[in-house]
Amino acid sequence: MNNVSLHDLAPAGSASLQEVLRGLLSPQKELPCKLLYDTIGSQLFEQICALDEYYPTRAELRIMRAAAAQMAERIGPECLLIEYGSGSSTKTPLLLDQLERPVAYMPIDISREVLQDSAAAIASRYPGLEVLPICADYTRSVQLPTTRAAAARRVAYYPGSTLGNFVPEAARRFLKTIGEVCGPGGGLLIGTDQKKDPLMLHRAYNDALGITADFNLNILRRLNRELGANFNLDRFRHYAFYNPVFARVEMHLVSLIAQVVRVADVEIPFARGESIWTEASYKYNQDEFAELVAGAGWRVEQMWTDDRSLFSVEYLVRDK
Ligand code: AVJ
Repeated sequence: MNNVSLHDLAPAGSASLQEVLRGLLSPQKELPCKLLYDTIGSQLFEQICALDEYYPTRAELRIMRAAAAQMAERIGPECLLIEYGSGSSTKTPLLLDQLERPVAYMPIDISREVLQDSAAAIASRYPGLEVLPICADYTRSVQLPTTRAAAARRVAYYPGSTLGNFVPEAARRFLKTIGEVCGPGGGLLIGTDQKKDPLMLHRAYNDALGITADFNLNILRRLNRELGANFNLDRFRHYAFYNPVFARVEMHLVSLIAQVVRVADVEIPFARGESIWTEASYKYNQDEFAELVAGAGWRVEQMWTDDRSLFSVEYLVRDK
């Protein structure tokens, strides 16, 4: 495989003790959802994407297959493509196959191994394309490396409805940051999960094989390994549900008994039934999404959806 050099912004290789303790000592215990994506977690997430119940990945892939040519036309020639949370970059070739002479591809991901492998795979598939992987926590400011050739415009790609992991106000701020990175005239191609039958949402986060439960519980395994914590995974239950008041799926780990867990040298007491909130996944309808992005300086130029309106992909532009 091609060797592509990695721009390593050294996102804390392991969970930050300070961040973890702050979360676990709050009245509502919580952990940042980015901690779900260590190497095992990233692999479990790939398995989730292949599950029957997890419709978003397949719906988004169908949209990409049907509309990537139109998307590429919107984007125009000689773009610099920046992908946020690129992971295994499975959707990217659908776009790259259609783009006219893209100048460079910059996948950004927090999971170093996964990033390296997928960047190498893209580089060998597109020999003329400059591939510049960036290992970073993209919620922090990311300094982009320089490209060999100048690009006509910067376009961000943010598939998977990952924006949904931010509470709306933080989503707006992050969209603004992407706008600053792309600059005037820049674009953003983004995947959005739509509001729908709550039972369908419920199934997507409570699969029969228990992969999502593993994915959620893996965060505790990670704290045990990286921070010398002593979580007993049998004493916590994966619990995910759609909360229609906030239009979000919430993922929690609920303590099955009263217990005290040690993290580093700090004791964390759990009441029976108390939860650690590990992820929120907001769902938007089209109008709400248009309003959200407008608050960050973006305008929806075109929207594509699947035949059941489960998911959508929007091309946003930043007016000069
Ligand atoms: C990739 C973050 C969008 O929120 O649906 C899948 C992650 N969590 N199952 C999502 C996830 C539980 C996923 N995102």
